[in-house]
Amino acid sequence: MPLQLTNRYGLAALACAALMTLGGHAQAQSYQKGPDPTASALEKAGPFATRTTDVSRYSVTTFGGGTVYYPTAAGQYGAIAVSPGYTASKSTVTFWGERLSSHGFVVIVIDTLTTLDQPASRARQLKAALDKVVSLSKTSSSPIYNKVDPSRLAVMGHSMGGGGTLQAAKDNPSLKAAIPMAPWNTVTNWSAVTVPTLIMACQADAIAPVASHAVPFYNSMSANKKSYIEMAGDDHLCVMNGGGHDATLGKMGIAWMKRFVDNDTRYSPFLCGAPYQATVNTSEVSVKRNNCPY
Ligand code: 856
Repeated sequence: MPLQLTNRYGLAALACAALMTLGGHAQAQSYQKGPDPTASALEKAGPFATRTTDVSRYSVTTFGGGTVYYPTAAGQYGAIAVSPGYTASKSTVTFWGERLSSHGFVVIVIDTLTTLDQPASRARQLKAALDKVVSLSKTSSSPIYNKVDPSRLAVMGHSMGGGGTLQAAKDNPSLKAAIPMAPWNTVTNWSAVTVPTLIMACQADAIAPVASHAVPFYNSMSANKKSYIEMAGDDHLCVMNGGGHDATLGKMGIAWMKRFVDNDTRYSPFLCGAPYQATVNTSEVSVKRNNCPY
């Protein structure tokens, strides 16, 4: 009997060694957190208790400061930076900090250096904000000490912040995910983007019309995992605070970040399977596209 136990442990150790040897070839590790997802759970605030901590505008030079939303439970989380649009402050997109942090992410919702900054500048500021939360996570006096996994970072933003999100994804291929929301940019060719990208769009957007912005941006990408969801009949504000689509867009945004920042395939059905079809095949959604499976 003792010999048999030894053999079992020996086999387990051998299997472990084999997996570690395969290393770079084996499937990447999942950082799954939280309960198995359901559609209704993804349509509302998640199970993580959260707090906020302020990054003062005067404590940084590379972006305009921001609010960090973080889960209080111990552990390391993927981090997401969120930029508002032209002339706007972080107060227009705080929904995303609240919603995503409650599902298990550290989220910094930023102000930009000036509210008139263009997309390329917003891209640099998103990256700078991620650098800042990584740095705070290495600072023992910070409320987010040890909470950020520096290898799992993502970006999102509204309008010119969405245009900046695309630029940040192009410039930083090690990012795990991007969500441009009603993206505005004079550049339409995003074929160099390899980061998994979910474009959220508003059908009746008169500021970043989908026909000249979100749709060509989406179509230009071919080197990444991508998805497109367009809210029927709604305007440029459909993706921000008070946009009226918290349940549907929250569900898609959470699933995208979980799948690609946490590498959690429990969320794949919400991006490619029956729960996805149930999300997008309603009158709330005018257009949906993807290059599933993922
Ligand atoms: C909401 C982007 C010529 O471009 C524009 O007029 C324009 C206007 C607004 C935005 C934007 O980012 O809106 C965000 O505050 C482009």
